[in-house]
Amino acid sequence: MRTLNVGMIGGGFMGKAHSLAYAGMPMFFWPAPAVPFRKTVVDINDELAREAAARYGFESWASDWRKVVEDPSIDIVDIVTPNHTHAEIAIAAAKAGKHIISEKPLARTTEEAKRMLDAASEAGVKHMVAFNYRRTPAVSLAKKYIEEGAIGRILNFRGTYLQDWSADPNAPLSWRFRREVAGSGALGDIGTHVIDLARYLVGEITEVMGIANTWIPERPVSSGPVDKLGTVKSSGDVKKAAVDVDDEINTLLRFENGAVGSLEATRNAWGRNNFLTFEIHGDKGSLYFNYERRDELQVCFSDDPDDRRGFRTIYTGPAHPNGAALWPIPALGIGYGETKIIEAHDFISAIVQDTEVSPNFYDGYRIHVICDAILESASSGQWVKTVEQLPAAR
Ligand code: NAI
Ligand code: SOE
Repeated sequence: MRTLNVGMIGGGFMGKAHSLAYAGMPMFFWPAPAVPFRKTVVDINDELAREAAARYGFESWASDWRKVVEDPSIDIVDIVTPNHTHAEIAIAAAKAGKHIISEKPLARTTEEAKRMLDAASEAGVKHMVAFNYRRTPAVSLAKKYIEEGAIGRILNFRGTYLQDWSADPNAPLSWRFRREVAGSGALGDIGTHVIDLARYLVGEITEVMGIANTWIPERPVSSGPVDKLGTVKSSGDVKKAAVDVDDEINTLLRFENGAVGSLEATRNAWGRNNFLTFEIHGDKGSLYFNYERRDELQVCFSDDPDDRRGFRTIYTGPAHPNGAALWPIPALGIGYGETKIIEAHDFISAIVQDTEVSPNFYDGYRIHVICDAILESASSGQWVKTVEQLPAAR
């Protein structure tokens, strides 16, 4: 069986998730398309890199990503660092002929995302952006219902991503609140997951009308490179600095196929933890998904008898997309890790079989174009189109 050597850049939250996926993928998907070997992990200093190698099962470690990108034995460069580093690492990796998976959002800006897309396309390497929520089996099942026409013509998409880890003003000013590092706030961090689901399930977004707010304009300065996601609070007389990104986004959407919709994203919604939801209405039925109940898809069809009308719950299991590879009984419970395992499987399959994988850097780039339009609309108060910038080649 073929082995593909992984060089992973970054050893934080996503470093853990992607390492778990590489270790677990062949256990679920057997025979595996190829076995990912955790070759080298990189972090910003020797101490963090050594610890990441020991913890996540890598053969070696380094504190300079350039050495790993240039290492001829590396097949895959996996970018799990904060957003400001994605473009430089990905472009160097593409020039070195490596296949690349990058965490989302693809970059900080549309311009960076476009350069990443161009570099990967020119190099002819496989490229993927890690919007893993679309790989939740219940989301794949929603896609199947839509493709089979079970809910008819799609009229409306309502998407939310609500969290509360930064609702406390004493949650520190980590890299996620700094435009220079993150690019944008709730929009790029979590709104992009909803945009990915909307494009995947409904189609291209052509026009937006947004509102952006920054409710907490300053926060205590953060210590250390790793974002503790609000778990470490400051109190008393601490130094604060300005938040220069959005805290909350609300936007209306128009789709290429005539559907309309809305998106809400905030990390300040007390009581909401990972409330990533969509409700899709078609002229023959509706679908509802809530990631906090990720084994379930709620469905309702127009030809249900009048006295039985209402949402019913399908629990995903072996009969559903990727389900046979996971657990043998529906509703045993899949987790975040499994979505990353499916993602790793699909990326590695594309490398081995030389096929396209989605979402890729083109999708990541398009999502940046849509984010720009939302922020432009929030500042102008006008609808903004997103289609002029479509490149000729996808
Ligand atoms: P984190 O703050 O937990 O970890 C980032 C790690 O990268 C830290 O260990 C840091 O020291 C290291 N790092 C920073 N600069 C580096 C450099 N130049 N070279 C090597 N290492 C470097 O961040 P987290 O949460 O893992 O986020 C990383 C990326 O993953 C971000 O783009 C984020 O948006 C994305 N993400 C995606 C998720 C998803 O559901 N798909 C979930 C969480 C994050
Ligand atoms: C924080 O909002 C965060 O870790 C995001 O960065 C991820 O993309 C999301 O999946 C979970 O929450």
